[in-house]
Amino acid sequence: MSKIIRVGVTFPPDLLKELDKLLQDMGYESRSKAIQDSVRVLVNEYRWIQEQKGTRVGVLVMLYDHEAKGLDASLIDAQHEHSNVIYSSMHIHLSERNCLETIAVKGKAEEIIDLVRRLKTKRGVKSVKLSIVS
Ligand code: NI
Repeated sequence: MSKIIRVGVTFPPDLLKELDKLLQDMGYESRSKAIQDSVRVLVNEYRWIQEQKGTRVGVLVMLYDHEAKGLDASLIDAQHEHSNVIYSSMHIHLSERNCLETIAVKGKAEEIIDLVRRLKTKRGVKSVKLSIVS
């Protein structure tokens, strides 16, 4: 068995609360196991993304906290820089803090993935899902 390494991570309190609720509901024995599982999902998603080649059509669904400092502007900048793969977008003001944005994309897989990466890694972006339809 490979060695286990201990790492420290920080969590926004509401996310940790949700994690602990999930742990209880799902019957996880520890936070570590649940976090390892979610990291595996992230790694698999990354691998799948890396394998995408050629022209792709899809939809990107993004949830973010619009009160995060500078985030709105920075998300718009990223979209302008990738405007060659963006066909249309729809913005929904979900609640006081949450915004949902759907972005229809078509173009080179590498460029779509670049856009996903730019959006996903920003602080305040809660999730970015890319669904490829062809
Ligand atoms: Ni909004």
